[in-house]
Amino acid sequence: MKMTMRWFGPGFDPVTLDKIRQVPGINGIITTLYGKLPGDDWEAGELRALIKSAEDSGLSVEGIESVNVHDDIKTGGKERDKYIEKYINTLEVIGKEGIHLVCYNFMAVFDWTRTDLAKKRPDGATVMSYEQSVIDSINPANMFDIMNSKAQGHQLPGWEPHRMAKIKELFEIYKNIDEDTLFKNLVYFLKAIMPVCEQYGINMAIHPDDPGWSVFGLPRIMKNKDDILRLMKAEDNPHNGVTLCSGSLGTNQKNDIPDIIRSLKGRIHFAHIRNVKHNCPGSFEESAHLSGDGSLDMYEIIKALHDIGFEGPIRPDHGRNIWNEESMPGYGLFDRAIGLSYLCGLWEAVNRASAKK
Ligand code: DNO
Repeated sequence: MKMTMRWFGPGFDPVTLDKIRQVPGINGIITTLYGKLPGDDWEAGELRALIKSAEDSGLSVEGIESVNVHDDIKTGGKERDKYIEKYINTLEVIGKEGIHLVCYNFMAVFDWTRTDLAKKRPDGATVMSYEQSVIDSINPANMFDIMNSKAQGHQLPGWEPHRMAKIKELFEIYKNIDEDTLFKNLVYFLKAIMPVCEQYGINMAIHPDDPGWSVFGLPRIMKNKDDILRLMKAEDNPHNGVTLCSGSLGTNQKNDIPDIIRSLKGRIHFAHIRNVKHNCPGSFEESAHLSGDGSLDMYEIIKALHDIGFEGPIRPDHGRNIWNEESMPGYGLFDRAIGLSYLCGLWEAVNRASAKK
């Protein structure tokens, strides 16, 4: 595996590249051209400048998270072929710069959803959390304002204002899109982009739904093992793969993550690893990465990745906010660096144990 951290770009991410560089075990970063809307053209020069700023800090760009998918592609709208063409052009720009991983999602309207971005824990740390009862009590059209008011002035990944400005319109567009239609549209998209992925050796890695069930009645098609395997089969090409996000899949207690990992040998191109603590059904919080702090067995997750020969980029995912750090919710340096060291430790232990066998 290649250990990475997500970086939100110059002038935007309070965590600087020189700080990331000092985290032991780090190989590179995962980033994107922030500010690009789905369907915008990507210029080679802009991407090259981003890669250069990473390289100047001694880090490589190991993957793009995300190239967001236009709603016309997700809904099969009038201009879907035009936006697929634009997506192909973007992949071409990425491929020509020698980047081989693209993370994306196919979630309707909202990317990941939380109801509290700073839930205080007994030790004073704050974490992001989710309460189904809160979701059930609010009007989805107000969700962006709620998230925004809690984001403490930071723009959240997945909650970009341009997506949310037209939230009512989006709900209208998705009104007639059921899970089967969304799934078919995803397969149509993948079939169209596979040739360019093959040409440049780009691995597409779909991010699971978060949480792993329908929110506000919207269709969800990447919730569990069956959903993921269905997609792998529908477009049975090694470039059609998955971002194994333990925190997203872990929202659903029925998901056996080590088993999901073992069923996806060769198709996991990227891993987001974090823990999640279940409080009661429909209520969870993003704990520290350590097994003992949450509900997931992190050792077994890392062992499963090691057992299937996973060699791709991996990153610690959302961390707690600790030591009064000024940061984007979930993406401070301190707790992600602690999580990263822990994941490196687990990997080393699993690696040594397997070498002795
Ligand atoms: C949350 C992230 C997601 C992820 C997208 C991929 O912090 O894991 O926003 O980047 O779903 O497109």
